[in-house]
Amino acid sequence: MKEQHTVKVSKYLSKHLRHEPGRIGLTLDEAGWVEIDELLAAAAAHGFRISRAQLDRAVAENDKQRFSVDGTRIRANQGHTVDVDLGLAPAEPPAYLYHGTVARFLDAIRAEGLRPMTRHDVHLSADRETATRVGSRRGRAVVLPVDAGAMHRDGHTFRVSANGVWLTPAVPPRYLRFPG
Ligand code: HQG
Repeated sequence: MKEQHTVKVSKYLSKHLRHEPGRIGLTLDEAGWVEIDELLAAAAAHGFRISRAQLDRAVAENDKQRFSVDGTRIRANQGHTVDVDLGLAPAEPPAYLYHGTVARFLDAIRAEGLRPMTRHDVHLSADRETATRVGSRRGRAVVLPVDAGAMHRDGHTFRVSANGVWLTPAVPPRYLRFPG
């Protein structure tokens, strides 16, 4: 029960720290941060009461470490659809990264590569297991290896979020390995 509530809090935080802060009257700063007191007050005013202890637990026990707390402020580590600049420095990726998707998107991905869709960047995982979990949200996962080393040599920029997700603006089809 406790764990279920922590997941509910995490989903509520994701929704308002990544996608719809305005829904509860919040404004994120340009780097995505908001004062924790303001967030808790806004949530309570909109019918979702979260104590500071519950928030701390949702941050600390989060399976993907989706949030960072910095003193009195909190932000989502990645996955935003609202316009924020996380201020992450470019980083050198490992030779291969992995993207988890499903078969129904493959024709489009073969034609145009990976696009960020509604998010800021394409999300890539450092290992196949994580990519499999990402793809499984939508059905039977298909994992596409990405030749990140070649992309990096060719001048594509990579960043890594505080929770270890690799981010890049787009992946052209020639850097992807397709099944079959
Ligand atoms: C697909 C979750 C057609 C792409 C996860 C994906 C991740 C295309 C979907 C994080 C395409 C976008 C991100 C193209 C990409 N044509 N479809 N050209 N290019 N796609 O949710 O990577 O739990 O925005 O394959 O675990 O699935 O929220 O991206 O299926 O880490 O923290 O378009 O979100 O993390 O979907 O997931 P998403 P994603 P959280």
